[in-house]
Amino acid sequence: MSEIKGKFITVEGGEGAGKSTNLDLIKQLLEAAGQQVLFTREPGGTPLGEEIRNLLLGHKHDGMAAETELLLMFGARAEHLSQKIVPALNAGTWVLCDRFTDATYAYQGGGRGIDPKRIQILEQWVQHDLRPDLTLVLDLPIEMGLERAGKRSAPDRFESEAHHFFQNVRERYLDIAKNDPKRVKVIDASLPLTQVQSQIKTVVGDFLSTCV
Ligand code: T5A
Repeated sequence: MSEIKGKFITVEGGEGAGKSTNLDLIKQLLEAAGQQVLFTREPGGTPLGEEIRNLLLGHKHDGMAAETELLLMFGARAEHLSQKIVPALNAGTWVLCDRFTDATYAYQGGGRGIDPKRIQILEQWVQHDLRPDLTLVLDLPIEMGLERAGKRSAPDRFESEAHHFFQNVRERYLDIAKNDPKRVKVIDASLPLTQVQSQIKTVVGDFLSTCV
């Protein structure tokens, strides 16, 4: 892990916060600054990870134990890190990832109520010292996000959860940002797209200026 040359950027947020909509802009901003960018996502990002994603998001295993869900997330992540993320970073490629371990703290920790200390153990085991260099949390009221996501497709296994689950997810993301303000930047995703994108441009621009 000590040879890492690329930067690792993650995008997080609740359901329908606008991650997919804005990831392309972030990629363009990084490429315009001369970086080679690998775009990927979690859960998923590798053939095995995408199969695990289907198990996690589909309804075939509704009611799976929270611990199973947590371990599957980290199973997919271990594969993703070893097959894709770490080799890219070592080669100097920047990695832009749609969700990463902050989602585990938010969903399995905040949403499912798993003790964050248990998540921390898995994080250290699977990632060693690798953490994102920059994380954007797209934040918006729960009803707004679910309405946006609902217009797009039928609810997956997570989108079918109750309101308090998403409230806990949102609060956990905001706690993460409060506790790590240098790395984690909150974007007000409830605003019209042009205003969301102007906040993103500022955050990414500030980050790039620290990388020269
Ligand atoms: N998960 C993941 C865990 O529980 N633990 C983990 O460790 C990890 C890694 C993954 C699920 O897995 C869980 C969390 C998730 O539930 P996902 O597909 O990555 O699922 O996440 P989703 O939140 O389901 O992603 P979505 O695709 O639903 O939401 P996005 O990408 O945030 O939203 P997007 O861009 O598709 O936008 C939704 C709609 O809103 C519109 C868009 O056009 C689109 O129609 N929109 C706006 N409308 C108005 N104003 C704006 N500013 C808008 N921005 C976007």
